[in-house]
Amino acid sequence: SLLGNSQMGATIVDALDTLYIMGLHDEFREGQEWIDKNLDFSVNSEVSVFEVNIRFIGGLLAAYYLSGQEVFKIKAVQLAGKLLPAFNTPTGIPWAMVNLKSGVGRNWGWASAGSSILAEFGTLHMEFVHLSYLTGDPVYYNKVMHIRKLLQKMDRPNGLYPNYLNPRTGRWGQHHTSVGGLGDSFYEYLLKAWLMSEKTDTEARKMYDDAIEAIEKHLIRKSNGGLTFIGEWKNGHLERKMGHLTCFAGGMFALGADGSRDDKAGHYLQLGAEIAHTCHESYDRTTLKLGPEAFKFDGGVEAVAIRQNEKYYILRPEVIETYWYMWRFTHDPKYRQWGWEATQAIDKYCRVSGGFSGVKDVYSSSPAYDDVQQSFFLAETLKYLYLLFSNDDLLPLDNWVFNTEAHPLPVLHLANTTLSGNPA
Ligand code: DMJ
Repeated sequence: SLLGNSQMGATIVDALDTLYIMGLHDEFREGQEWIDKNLDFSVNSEVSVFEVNIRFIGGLLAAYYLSGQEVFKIKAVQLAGKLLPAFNTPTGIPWAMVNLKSGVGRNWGWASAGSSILAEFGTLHMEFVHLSYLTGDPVYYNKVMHIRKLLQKMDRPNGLYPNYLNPRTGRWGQHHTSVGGLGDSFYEYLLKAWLMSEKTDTEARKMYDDAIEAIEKHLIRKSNGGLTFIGEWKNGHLERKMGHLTCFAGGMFALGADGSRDDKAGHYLQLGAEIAHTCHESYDRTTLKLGPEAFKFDGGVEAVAIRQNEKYYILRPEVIETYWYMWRFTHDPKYRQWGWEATQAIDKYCRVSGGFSGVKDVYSSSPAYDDVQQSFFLAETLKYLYLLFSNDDLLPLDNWVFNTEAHPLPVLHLANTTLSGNPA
């Protein structure tokens, strides 16, 4: 349901830049050949606009910037054209899903009041600005700037962005706010839009600062045992639960420290370190030393999953992502130590004959496999681990900004440009 029912080769596309960065050039060329010959978007298939954007467009753009091979740029632009009909809504807030052939869009049945999802329509900016930059066609840029302007005008309960927005009425759905699933990468892209613009997009930075201030006030708490966590806001009530997905925020706070309002760089770096510590505890308090999907801070429980359906690990990257950012900003050796613990646990408990698999219960000593190797395992988890043990001059953060699927895109010198040209 995320990537359609035709042969889209998600793993091949998502893994390309990881192969390139690791110097696996033969495998990279094989991937390129497959994409050249087989990757076809004129299929009758319904896909998630967000997932296709972060994995395919992000993956293809990064492969293009790293290798200079035109085929990746051409495919990225072709695919982006197929996503554009999703924006044909009364408000311009895109549908969650679009049929690549018919262009018909719709939203997830489970989303509050027919809403689109903040983390989905709010995680298109980086890729779409690059598409306009590379093609000279402002259509992509205009779509994402329209979303931003609309969000800017809206009232926010307690300064928080709800996860749900109805694309027909332009009204918020349920007042749920999350820095994990359904919200996460929206905040990440506000910060990264600013970084990607050589820090000229101050509007994005302001939106990020405002959002983070409200999040700190209403969602971030310390547990009785002294662990800093980010809870979820549900209709005026704070749920003391943090998702694995939310753990990316440690890295985000550290990345946003420089340039923060009132020069609170030290504060945000510290907050990043505290989140990294909490998320490491969520790994360390399991049998497999791999983190659960969600963990609680309630009734004597600290950083541990309670419900059976929150005990799985699906090869997610967020905790390692935060270790890597924290490593880059502090060079504290504990982050490499923690990354190495995770590497060993993944190798021991997730490696299977055909690759790597998620596991259903991180508290069981003989967990069942879910029999899925998510494409983000190669795009993100292994890339962040590789970077954690590499020198800082491999993809320096002054020149590269990683999309939410860990695809590096170059900083654009937008100040003197009309959004066309090729920084490579
Ligand atoms: C990835 O596809 C992206 O990082 C996304 O933003 C949310 N999470 C998954 C991996 O866990």
